[in-house]
Amino acid sequence: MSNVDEPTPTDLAPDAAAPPSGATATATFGLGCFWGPDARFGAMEGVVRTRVGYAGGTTPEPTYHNLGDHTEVVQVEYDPNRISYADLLEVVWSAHDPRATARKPQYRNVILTDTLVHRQAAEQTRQRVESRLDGPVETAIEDLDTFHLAEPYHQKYELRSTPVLGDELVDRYGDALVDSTAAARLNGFVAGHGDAERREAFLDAVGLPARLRDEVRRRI
Ligand code: MHO
Repeated sequence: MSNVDEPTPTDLAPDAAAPPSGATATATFGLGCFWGPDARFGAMEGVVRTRVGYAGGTTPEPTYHNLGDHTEVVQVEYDPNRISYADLLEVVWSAHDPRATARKPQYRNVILTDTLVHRQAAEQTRQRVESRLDGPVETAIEDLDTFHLAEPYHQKYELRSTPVLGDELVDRYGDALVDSTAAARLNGFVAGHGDAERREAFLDAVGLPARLRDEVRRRI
């Protein structure tokens, strides 16, 4: 049931706003359980959407319970006029321990690239990290083959598990929640990412009903 006094979330800015002026680019990273990186990247300005999924392995049609040799990854779609691949890589290196080896392929640290330019940029950052640490870096850099979208219940997990707000957004967006820019930001904010000033500006501009805005603040 929609209430005429309240905008529905699919009317929320920036979903309702014009898409990025130029083409978007994608970046794919495995950094342990994908719930965390989904939120971290989703909070970043210039990120248009985030999707979690499985990649890096060979098992056909992986699912969470039949993952085979794949890794949990987040795929970040971004506007290269507003944020660079280098900015994303910086977050990658600060968000994991490059010396760590994963208990299982599911959680390995990997940068999956889809262009030669990205591949080279990633290799350069790894070399820098290697010389800073003065030792081997375990984080892999590989070509992205296929990205397999994960089940809806894994998308925007932090947001889905936020009382009131999560249920309401899931009700209204359904499976389309995965592609919402507004949901990506909110997912990041409820997980504690993004600075307070930007977050407040976003909450003012996005058009969330006040009681839902209060739930975001309560969670922070
Ligand atoms: N330790 C997490 C892993 C979930 S993640 C999607 C859990 O609560 O099961 O791999």
